[in-house]
Amino acid sequence: MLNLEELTVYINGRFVPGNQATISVFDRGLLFGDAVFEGIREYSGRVFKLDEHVDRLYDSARIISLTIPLSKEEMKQAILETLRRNRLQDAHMRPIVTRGVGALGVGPGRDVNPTVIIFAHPWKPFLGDQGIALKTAAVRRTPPECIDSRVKHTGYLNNILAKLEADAAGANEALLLDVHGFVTEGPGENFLLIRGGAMVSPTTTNILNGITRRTVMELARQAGLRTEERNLTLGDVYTADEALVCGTGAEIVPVVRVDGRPIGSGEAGPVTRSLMTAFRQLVQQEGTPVY
Ligand code: PXG
Repeated sequence: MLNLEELTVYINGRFVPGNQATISVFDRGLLFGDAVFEGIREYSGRVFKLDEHVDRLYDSARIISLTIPLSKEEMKQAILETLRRNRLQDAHMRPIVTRGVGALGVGPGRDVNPTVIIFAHPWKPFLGDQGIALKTAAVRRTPPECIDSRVKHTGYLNNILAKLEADAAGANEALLLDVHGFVTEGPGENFLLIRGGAMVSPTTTNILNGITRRTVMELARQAGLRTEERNLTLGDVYTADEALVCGTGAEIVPVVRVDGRPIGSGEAGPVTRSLMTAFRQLVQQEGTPVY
């Protein structure tokens, strides 16, 4: 078991031991989920898609009207330094920016002092690389009418409830629909399907525009597939040749069952397998060197 207390954590410009890495109980990140974050991966001493993740973090902050008190360059250096201080080669990083301690009511007031936290720890993809079973969750994804899908904020309660539903049903992961019944994504992964030489994704208005997803779609195009984005129904899913979920923490995972129904052959498909191989090569080849 990972001993979190042995990690060195960045908090507001300081590096502190994990057991002293504390923030105020009055922090708005805790009180209201008033915070944005990223999940980033390091492979063999290189950070994969660092610029893309930092850009998304700053976009998330901008959309929720939160000014991050560091330049993007300073944020990148803080992330890299967190890895170095922990001597990590293969790790997961989690920068989090909250609106800090402000007013105790819903309105943040004028005196806002954002809290910036970065932790990094060793990581193994949490869904493995064998085929997994998904369960459509009763709880729905937050619609873009309520909060823009571009914002990666810490309000994950419905995703957590979806995951609990999947656990209770004996499935490996949940699949969330939007409020109209179209397929969106997993609680921490994007969903893609493959049918007849095309890779199809739900539209980005309804999902997090995942960085792994964009990479997988690019690899699919390089492998000669067409890629498209459109509304997907559960019927599209049940009749797909192959399906997969992908994300920074999950990487690429074949989906072999959805709601108890086999997808395609009911085993990890050939296109997904070759994309997994291509992805593993890519993450070892590119990325920002840490050391
Ligand atoms: N959809 C949702 C809802 C997510 O939370 C993705 C898709 C995949 O996006 P990326 O850009 O990672 O390919 C996510 C990923 C983690 C972690 O520790 C990641 C997420 C959430 C919580 C933890 O990697 N989001």
